[in-house]
Amino acid sequence: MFTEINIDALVGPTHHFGGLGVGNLASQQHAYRASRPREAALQGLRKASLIASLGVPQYLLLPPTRPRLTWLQELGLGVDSSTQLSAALHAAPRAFSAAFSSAFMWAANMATVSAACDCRSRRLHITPANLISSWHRAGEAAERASDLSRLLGALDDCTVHLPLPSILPLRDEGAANHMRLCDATGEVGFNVFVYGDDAKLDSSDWQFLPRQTLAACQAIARRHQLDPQHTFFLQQHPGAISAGVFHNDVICTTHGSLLIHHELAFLDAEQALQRLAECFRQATGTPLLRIQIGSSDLPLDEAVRSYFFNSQIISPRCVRTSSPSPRMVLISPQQCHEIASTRRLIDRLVASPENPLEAVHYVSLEQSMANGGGPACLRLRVPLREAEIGRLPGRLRLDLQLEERLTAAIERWYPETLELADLCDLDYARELAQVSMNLRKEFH
Ligand code: SUG
Repeated sequence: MFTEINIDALVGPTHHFGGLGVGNLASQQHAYRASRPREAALQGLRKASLIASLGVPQYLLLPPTRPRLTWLQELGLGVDSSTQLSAALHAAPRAFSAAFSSAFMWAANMATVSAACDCRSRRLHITPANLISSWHRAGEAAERASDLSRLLGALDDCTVHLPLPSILPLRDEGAANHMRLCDATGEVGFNVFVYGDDAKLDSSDWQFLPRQTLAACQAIARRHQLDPQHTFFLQQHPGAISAGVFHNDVICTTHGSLLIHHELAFLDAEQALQRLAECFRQATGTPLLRIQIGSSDLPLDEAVRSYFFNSQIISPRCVRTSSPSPRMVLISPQQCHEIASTRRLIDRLVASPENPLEAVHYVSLEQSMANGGGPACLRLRVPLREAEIGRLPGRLRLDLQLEERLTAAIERWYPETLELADLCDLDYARELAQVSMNLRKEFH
């Protein structure tokens, strides 16, 4: 029996709006606005605590240190004084923002994870994403590879691979473009990879560069030794990418045997989806529950604005109440409650006896959402057996006590507001770097 643990990544003290998200409309719209790092971190922490309170094993990763001043130096920018940092901001604003980025908070981009039972070697396989599509994210790969090894390295049967080579044809953004469907025990799994059209590379329109390639998906499937009969590759609809769907998890989601997607999620995928449903039924003896949402119920632009498909779906395991837990619960962004089409859609899904969704919690993640990150972007799922969960280091497993301690640290150390120009003050930049170091010292 497999249980999915969730790993969220704590927002860093330099969280800001750099406008760097490729094809990410929210990030572009909020570029250079003042951010609220303290609120951002508390919002993410509260979301993770809600998941923990519903009985899902919830872990946290701490922020890597920012700024990466050596990276700015590698680009020929001076970093020895506030004057030099100001000059760097003016000469190379993207590089400057990237050096301070807190984009590591979107844990769904950290890696692609394959459950041990899906792999020929019967080991858990993890490929940290190379994230080479954007200025600010490529540096995360090595940092998160070492964080994942620290957390999961205690397991005997786990392979953390190197990220794929950093070349354009192997662009990889991790679990945001990978989905697992499985039977009720989690022992029979199917892996679905989603990629963008590489022909885009020939066009001059880099604003909507597809971030995941077929070659990257195939390489991961090979190195994880996935069963080809249980592995599917679907192409993202180019129209969706240019409407702001920069990752598959902005337009499609899965949990257990449930697959929910927009009708414009994929290009010419009907046959493959029917084959998937048929293989799933044969292998598990149960039907794949596929819910396709039409544009008439949810126009594409409202799907992107609300981030409905980025709702988390979990199977709660409430231990402290005598009433039965709902089978599945949606954790949806507050925006889904505010936008009429998504509120109606969720009400309808939750009321219908034809699917396992029985409740919804709306969460406020306004700071992450303004950079294009919803509830599901903030977590990485890892399917493990109960005994393996017992072997993970407990220090970063979220419970009420850890939540309280982290809340106090965030309230004490994180800036309330931040603008990019504030970061030109070298002493302040060093102080913020020290915050991440202190967190690691105190909580690791
Ligand atoms: O890569 N935003 C992230 C959002 C990632 C969302 N993750 C998933 N969908 N799984 C991105 O575009 C914005 C940063 C800035 O502009 O400062 C940013 O990187």
